[in-house]
Amino acid sequence: SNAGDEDHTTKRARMLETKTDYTRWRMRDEGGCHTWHYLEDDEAAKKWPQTYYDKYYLGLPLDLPDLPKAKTPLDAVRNGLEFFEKLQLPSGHWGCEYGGPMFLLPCIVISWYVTKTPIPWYVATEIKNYLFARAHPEDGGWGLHIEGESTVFGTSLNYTVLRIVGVDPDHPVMVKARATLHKLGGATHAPHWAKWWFAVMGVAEWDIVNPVPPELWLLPDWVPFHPWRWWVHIRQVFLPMSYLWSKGWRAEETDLIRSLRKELYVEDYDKIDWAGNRNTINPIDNYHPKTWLLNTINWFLANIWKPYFRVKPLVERAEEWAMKLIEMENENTDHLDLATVSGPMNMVCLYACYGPDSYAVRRHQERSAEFLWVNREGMLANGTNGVQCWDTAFAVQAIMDAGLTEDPRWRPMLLKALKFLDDQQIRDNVKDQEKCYRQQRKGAWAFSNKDQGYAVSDCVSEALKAVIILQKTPGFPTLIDDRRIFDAIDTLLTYQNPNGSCSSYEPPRAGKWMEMLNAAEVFGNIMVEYEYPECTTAVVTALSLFHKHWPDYRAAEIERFIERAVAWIKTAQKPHGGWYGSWGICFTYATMFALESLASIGETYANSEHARRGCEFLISKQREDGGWSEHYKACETGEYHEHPTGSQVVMTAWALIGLMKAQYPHIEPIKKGIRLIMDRQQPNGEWLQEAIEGVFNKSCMISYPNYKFTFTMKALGMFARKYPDVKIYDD
Ligand code: LAN
Repeated sequence: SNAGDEDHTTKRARMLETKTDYTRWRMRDEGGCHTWHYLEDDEAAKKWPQTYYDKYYLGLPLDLPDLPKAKTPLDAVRNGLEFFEKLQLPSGHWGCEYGGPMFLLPCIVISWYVTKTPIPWYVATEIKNYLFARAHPEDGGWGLHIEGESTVFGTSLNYTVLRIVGVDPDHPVMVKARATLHKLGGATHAPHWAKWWFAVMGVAEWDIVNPVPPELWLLPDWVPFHPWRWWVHIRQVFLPMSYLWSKGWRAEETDLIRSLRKELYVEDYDKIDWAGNRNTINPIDNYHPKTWLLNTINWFLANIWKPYFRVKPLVERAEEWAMKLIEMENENTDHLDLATVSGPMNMVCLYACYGPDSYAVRRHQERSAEFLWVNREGMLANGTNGVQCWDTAFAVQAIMDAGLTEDPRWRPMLLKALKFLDDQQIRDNVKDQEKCYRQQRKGAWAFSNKDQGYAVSDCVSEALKAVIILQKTPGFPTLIDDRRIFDAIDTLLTYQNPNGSCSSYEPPRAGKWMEMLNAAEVFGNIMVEYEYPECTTAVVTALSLFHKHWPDYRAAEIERFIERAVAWIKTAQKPHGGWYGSWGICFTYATMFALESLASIGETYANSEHARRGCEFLISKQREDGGWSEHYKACETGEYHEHPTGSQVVMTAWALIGLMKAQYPHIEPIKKGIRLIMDRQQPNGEWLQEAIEGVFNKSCMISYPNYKFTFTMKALGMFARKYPDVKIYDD
């Protein structure tokens, strides 16, 4: 069947085109699930015309008329909404590309390849185009994320993707990328996750992969380093990794695989010392070097335990239990899975276990489409299956802050948003919650949608705020009754940590020392849940709002929660006055949330030392032109960095929102920032994409394209309400 495979590969290569016809792409939104479709058939294309949002995502001209130039901030909000309204999807939310990380597309495409999932020519073509467009302009490699410098991780994996979709190794782009890869040491210098994928694919030997023992899942739950205690993303990645490592599974060998064994390495494949290169890594990739403790454990596991003490009955039980956990995740998410790394990995496990025709594999293949996106450059992978609930919550709040929720002009849009949030509230806990180590989630909202169904403290909070605001606005129906609001509150109240703070998906289940076992090398702070100012502040503002409207429900607990959370927020303030952000860049982002939460309990510039220092921090970073421009380096280093390209609208909006929430008393700096945002608005009401906005695990950046609408409009709207008579332009 090798010959058959080769045919398949060459056929694919022949089908790779220069470009697809962008007028044939459509994005389908079915109840908050996104899939892209290419309509090859003219009749079908005619029956399903392109919408504004299709064209906008694809970078096609919208041909919208110019709006009357905004003279006031409120006009600017209205113009922004005119544009943003056109992007609202049928189910009531806003979609967007959610790219940035450059290791996600490889997870999907390699998982397709090793499970022999056919890749249609239009998908292959646009994946190629995206990666070509994103190759580093100087050295032709790829980094950890779109704005980063070339790494072995990014370059070796994306080179492999290009080969899988059919690009010839002699193509100039490939020659250049390969030269960079070789200069960086070749694939032997890749971090753990890449080595794992290469071993699965059969373009590396398993000996080069540091041990990933599934036996850890058999430990009793009280063991302080049991994987159930790890951060949800890491345990969900460790799970399939451990399964295939244990099996030593590898894909069927093909010509492409044989060829990649030559292309990816500096050395002769047959002469590589696989075990000896287990810890080889290029310093560029090595953001979080492994600790002496982990190195010792790895050495022991690889050299003593695996060859001499790994016993078969235990191996089998561990593999069985790991598979059972994967299946529970499948059931809980209908094979979507937590995110774009664990999903593809799980699919390979299911293929290895049940074969190509199993329902689980086919359902995974189907659902992998929900992680893909098409933009003007081509096809990319999103970090999750979307940003649906999160962006919708902020859009509603922006309109509220502008005082426009009662304006009938925007009611249809807001009503659709409310219906979406109503539909997306998670109504039940997962089956066997304890058994699969899940957190209570009844009444919660996920970051993306209910299919994915993972509650996050701040996603619940922001969505709940949006729902309360709308349902308390005259003219809006009560779609979510009190009982369901209380469900959300009950879940939210489970999120507080002993020191008062909140984390992301779950309260921490192990100490920070666990970071000593971080084996991924390319990320920081991944092993356990940490305390996050953004998450803590979001919960505080949500609880404060709820408490105002329902002063009797669990009142004492809520008051106590808020008090302790705020006390923690104060301790998290840095000496310079700002707060470190873990999910947006960086001090500007978290300082906005912190000031907002202080304001929600009545602490502002006039009466709070903390609010005052927060404001002074922001003011000290304002640029000559009135804007702010923090650079992602701040996330990596923990110190404020300026963006070399100057002020950014999103960053400026964050800073202004923080200042206004804190009632910063001087209007001039705020006015200047507002003017910058207004000056950057386009005649059709939109703002253009600027530098990347988000981050995770300290080192990897991720895009939040809707922030340039939601936060700009929020800042403008707040200004308009606060200073209704102040003119921005004198005429
Ligand atoms: C996200 C996206 C949303 C984000 C916020 C809600 C903004 C944040 O306040 C809490 C954390 C959360 C939910 C978050 C966690 C980590 C995610 C899921 C991501 C940044 C999107 C992609 C990232 C995920 C870990 C990517 C896969 C990489 C691994 C290391 C497994």
